[in-house]
Amino acid sequence: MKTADFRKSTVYQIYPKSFYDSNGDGLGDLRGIIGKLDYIKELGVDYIWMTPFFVSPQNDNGYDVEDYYNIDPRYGTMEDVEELIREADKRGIRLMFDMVFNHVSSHHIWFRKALEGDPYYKDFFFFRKGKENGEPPTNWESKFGGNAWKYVEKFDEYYLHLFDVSQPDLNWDNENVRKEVQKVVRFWMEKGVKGFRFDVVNLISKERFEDDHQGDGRRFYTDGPNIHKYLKELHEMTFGNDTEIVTVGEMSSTSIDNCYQYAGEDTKELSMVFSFHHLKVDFMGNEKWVLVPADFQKLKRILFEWQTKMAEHHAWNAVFWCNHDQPRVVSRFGNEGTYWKESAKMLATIIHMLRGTPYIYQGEEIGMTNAGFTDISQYRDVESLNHFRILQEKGLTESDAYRILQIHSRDNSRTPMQWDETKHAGFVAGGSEAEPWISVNPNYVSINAAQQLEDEDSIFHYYKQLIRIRKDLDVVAYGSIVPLAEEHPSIFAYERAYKDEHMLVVNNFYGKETQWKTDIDLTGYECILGNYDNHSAPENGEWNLKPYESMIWYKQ
Ligand code: TEU
Repeated sequence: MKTADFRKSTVYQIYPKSFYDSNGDGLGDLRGIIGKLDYIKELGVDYIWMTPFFVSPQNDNGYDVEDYYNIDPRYGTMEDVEELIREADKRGIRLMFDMVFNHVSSHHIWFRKALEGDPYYKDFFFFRKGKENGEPPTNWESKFGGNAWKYVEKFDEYYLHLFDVSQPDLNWDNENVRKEVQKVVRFWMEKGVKGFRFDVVNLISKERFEDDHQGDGRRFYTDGPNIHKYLKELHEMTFGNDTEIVTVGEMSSTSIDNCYQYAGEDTKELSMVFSFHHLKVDFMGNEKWVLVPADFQKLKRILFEWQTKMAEHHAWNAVFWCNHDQPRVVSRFGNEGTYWKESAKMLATIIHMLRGTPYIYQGEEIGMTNAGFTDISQYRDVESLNHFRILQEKGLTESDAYRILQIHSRDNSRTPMQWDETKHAGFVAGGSEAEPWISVNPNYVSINAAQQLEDEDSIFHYYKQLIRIRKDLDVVAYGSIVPLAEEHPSIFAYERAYKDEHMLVVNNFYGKETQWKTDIDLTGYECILGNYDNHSAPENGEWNLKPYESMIWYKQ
C-alpha cells in the first residue's frame, strides 16, 4: 500500500455550495465539482477537501449534520459522490471529507430521540439542570453569540451547544457515541475517501461544567482531559491501519503543546493540525467583532513559533491563510487596488514555502476579494446575522456594525466562485434564470478563472508554480526552517535547508519599498520565482525591495 506523503502535497478546499451550480438552482452541487475537476487538476493539487454536503437543515451550511450516511439532495446523490471519487482518482486527486463530530444538527435522529426522553440517546448529549436561580448551568458563551445552553421545558434541563442552538454538542465520554463516530468514518473509508478533516475536534472532551469568571468558558472544553485518548482510539479503530489516509484536525484556540501530540510523527493521532492564532492578529484577544489593525510583528512571531517548535517536536502543521470561515487574504493582509496581483502572490509565497501542508481555499488561487456586502439582506451566515444584532444591542450604530461585518464576516469568502465574465460569474449553469444563493462579487468581470488560465502571469499560474516547486524540491517538504529579519517592520523572510539544498524566501509584506540589510551570502543562489519581472537583488548586503515584492532563491 502506498503511504501518502502529505508533506509534498497541497490541498484545495471546496465549499460546494459556492463552487459550481451544475443544475441551475442557484446552489453549487456535486456534479458541479465533477465538471470542474480538470480545472483543479490543472492547478496541480493532490487533495480536495470538501466541506460537508451530508443531509442537513443547512443552518450552518452543512456543519449541522442530520445524517452522516446520506447526501443532502440539494447537493446531489450517493451516485454523484461515488462518481466524484472515481473521476478525481482518474486525475490523481484524492478526496478529503469534512467530519463534524463535536455536534450534530438538532434534526439528527439521536437528538430527536433524546428530546423524546429516550435515556440511551439523552446521554449522547449534555443535558444539565440549571442553577438554583434558574440560570443556565454555566455562563459559557456560544461561539455564535449568546449563552451556550438552551432550555428544554419538558425536562426542565438545558443542553449544551458550543455553536448554534441547532448544533447540540455530542457527549464523547459516552462510549456509544464514539462507536457511532467510528462507524461513520469506516463507512466513508470503504467508499474510497482518502482523507478526513475533523471539525473543531479538540473541543470534544469537556472538562467541568463550571462558570468561567475570566472568560467565555473555552478553557473548560478546549484540549480537554481525554482528548488525546479519544483521538488515539479513533485512529486505532478507523484510519490508523490505512497508511494512505491523511487526516487534519481543526484545532480551535488550541495550545502548541497539545498540537505536538495531535500531529506528532509517532503519536498515532492525526497527520496534521489547523491552528488559528496567526489569524487573530486583527482581533482583540479572542474577540473578532472589533476593528483592530493587523499586527504584523505578532503575525510573524506566531507563525515562526509554530514553524520552529512543531519542527523540533517532529509534528506537522497545515499552513493556510484562507478557508470558508476567514475573510479573503488579499483583502485582509494584501491590497485590493494597484498591487492586487503582487500582494496575492506575495501572500501565497509566504505560506507555500513554509514547513507544512498548504491549503488553498477556492478562489484564493485567482485572488478573490471580500464580498463587500452593504446590506444585511445580503448576508447568509448564522454567525454574522447573530452578531449584527448583538453588536447593535451593545450600542453600536448600524453603520459601525456593517463596517465590522465587512471586515470579519465569514460570508466574505463564501460568495460564488468567479469562473468567467458571463452572468453570475459563470457560477450558475447556462440558461438558468436562478439567482445564486448568495450574491456574486461584482468584481468578477476583472477577477475570474477563465481570464487567469489564459494569462501566464496570473495569480493562478503563480500558485501552480508554488505547488510544483513543493513537488520538485525536497527542501520545501522536508527542510528545516530558520526565521530571518524577525524584528524588521515589513520583511517576512526565512531560510530552508535540506541535505545540499538551500532556499531563501524573502517577502515585503507592505505596499511601500523597503530596505533590508543582511549578511546572507547569495553566491550560487538563483531566484527561481518572484512576483516582478525585474526582481531585486542585494547590493553590498542591502536589499531594496519593491512594494509587496516576493522572491524564492535557491541553491543546490
Ligand atoms: O469552525 C470552528 C470555529 O471555531 C471557527 O473557525 C468559527 O467559524 C469561528 O469561531 C467563528 O468566529 C468550524 C467550521 O469551520 C465552521 O464553518 C462551523 O461553523 C463550525 O466549526 C461549527 O461546526
